[in-house]
This record gives sequence, structure tokens and C-alpha cells, in this order.
Amino acid sequence: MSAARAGRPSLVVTRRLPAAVEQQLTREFDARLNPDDRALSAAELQAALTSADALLPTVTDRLTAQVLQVEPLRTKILANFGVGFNHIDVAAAKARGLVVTNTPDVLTDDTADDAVMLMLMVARRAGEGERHVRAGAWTGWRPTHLLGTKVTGKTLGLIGIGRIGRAVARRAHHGFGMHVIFHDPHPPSPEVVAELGAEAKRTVEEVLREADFVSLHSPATPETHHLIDASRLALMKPSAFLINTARGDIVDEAALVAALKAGRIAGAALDVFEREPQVSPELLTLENVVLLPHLGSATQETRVAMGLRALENLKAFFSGAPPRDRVV
Ligand code: 8YV
Repeated sequence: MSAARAGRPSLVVTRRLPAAVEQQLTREFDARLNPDDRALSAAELQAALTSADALLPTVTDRLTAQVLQVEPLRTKILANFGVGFNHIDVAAAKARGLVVTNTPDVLTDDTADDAVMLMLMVARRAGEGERHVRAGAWTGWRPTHLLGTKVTGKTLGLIGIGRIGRAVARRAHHGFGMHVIFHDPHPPSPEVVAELGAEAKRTVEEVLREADFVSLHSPATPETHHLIDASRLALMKPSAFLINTARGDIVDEAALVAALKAGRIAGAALDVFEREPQVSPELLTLENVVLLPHLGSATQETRVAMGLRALENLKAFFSGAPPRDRVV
């Protein structure tokens, strides 16, 4: 027998996690870690599902209906590391009797910070400026050099105003004096909307028409797939910017490229992509686009908090209590 104490549930952790989290997971579970941090193949995910009581996956693990069909299924819970779980076919998981949990709350502030950072970067041409200095091309200050777009006082349009959307609204309204408008099929109470200084719009289209900056904060679902397509991009002001820290497939990336190339919008700032880690090659050539490698929750503090939240869900499940963040 391994160092594992008898009776401890077995757990496959699909990617490397912060050391503090791995230590705790190893204390509580018969944990199989991934020190090489190589993403698991479908066959390796299936091997995990047939050999471990629990799985702790991330966004890089495509737990499709086909993968989840594996026999004999030993795993009872998918304790996802992350709030978004569109890489898991939840209907298939449910059909197989699997419990699925996520890690909300703990990454709200960091992801909101990421959206605000992207808004500022694209408006103030920060990426361009950085590239300019690093290339040794800077010849000195001049009044007309790299002029960007003012953010303070502008209109921010949020598509989705859940936890992260609200945190962005708070920063934008109280920090930058922005007028915040939003559309959400499930809007918060009028008191919450008032506290955010936000204004509800009846449709996505109204938000797109009026906003100077559009920031996406919807979950990736069949309903939000390509929500921002060519026709919706055409509604945006030519001076407006699109920011995406949610999920890549909410935007039709090819349509976004076409809109940017035609100058139909002023720019885009993207933390997520339709086919990660692939990025549409044209985006790499456009100066008015900011590109980050899915960094929304990427701080030491938050990645530890996410791991501990997944651990909390696992412990609850195996002690027979309802996990706090059950989504299925
Ligand atoms: C994670 C995220 O880094 O939580 C999410 O939904 O997109 C990111 O914070 C990623 O999903 C980890 O699995």
C-alpha cells in the first residue's frame, strides 16, 4: 500500500497546483498529482475516471459525453478548479450520477481586475507602448505620440452582471466614474443595481449600441455561444472596444477579426479565445488588440484559494455533506 492511509478516497489532480494546495490534497486524499503538468489526453482522463474516486479537473480537461461514457466508472465527483465549467458536459455527468462542483467567489475580484486592466490597456494603447519601448523605437516624448482613448466618465456596457460583472461595475462606477449599463436575462434586485450605479437595458443590442466599452461576463452555454457575432459587432460604435474575460466561444472570433480589420470597432482586449490555446493568427498582427493567456484568476492568492475551495467541496462530498458549490 502507498503512503495513503487505508480508506482515504483516491483523487486524480489533472494539473500542477500551488504547492500549498497539493500538500493539503495529499494530506486529505490518496492523491495522484501531475508534477510534469502535462494536460491529460481523453484516454488518460478515462483512465482516471475508472481508477479514482474523485477528479479535480481544470479548463484544459475536455470531459465530453464520450469521455464520461467510460466503463466501469469509479469516479463519483468532478471537483472543478475554476468557476466556469463549460469543458464538462454536465448533462452527461448528471446522467452518470456524477456530482460536479466549481469554485465561485474566490476569483471574482481578480477576474474583475483583469477586465479593468484589459479595458485600460486597450484604451491607453499599453501593449503598443510596451512593444515600442522594448523595440528600442522610442525617440522621446511628443504631444501627439500614441494617443489613446479616455476611460473616465465613459459608458461601460456589461453583458451579464453576475458576481464578476458586478465587481467590474463597482470598479468602473466608483473608480472611474463610468456610466454602467448592462443586460442580463436574470438581473439582480433594483437595490443591488442602484448600489452599483448601473442601468439595466432590455436587450443585448441596446447595450452594444450605447457602450464605449463592452465587457462580457456571461457563462458559456449553448445560449451564449457566438452571442457576439458579426451582426451584433456591427451594432457597436466604431469608437468602441470589446473586452472578453469570460469564455472565448461567446464571441465569433472570425467575425471579430473581420470587424477589427474593417475598422468597424476600435479595438479588442481578450483574455480568452475560441480555440485555446490557439489564437486566430490575424489577431497577432493587429496593434489595436490586447491578448492575454487566460490570466483572469492568475494570482498566487487566488489560485491557492481556488484549490482550497475545490478541496472543501471534496471533503464535504466524502463526509456525506452537500458540497457548497454543487452545480450538478
Ligand atoms: C481558471 C477560469 O483559471 O474559473 C474560471 O472559469 O476561467 C479561470 O479562472 C480556469 O478555469 C481553471 O480551470
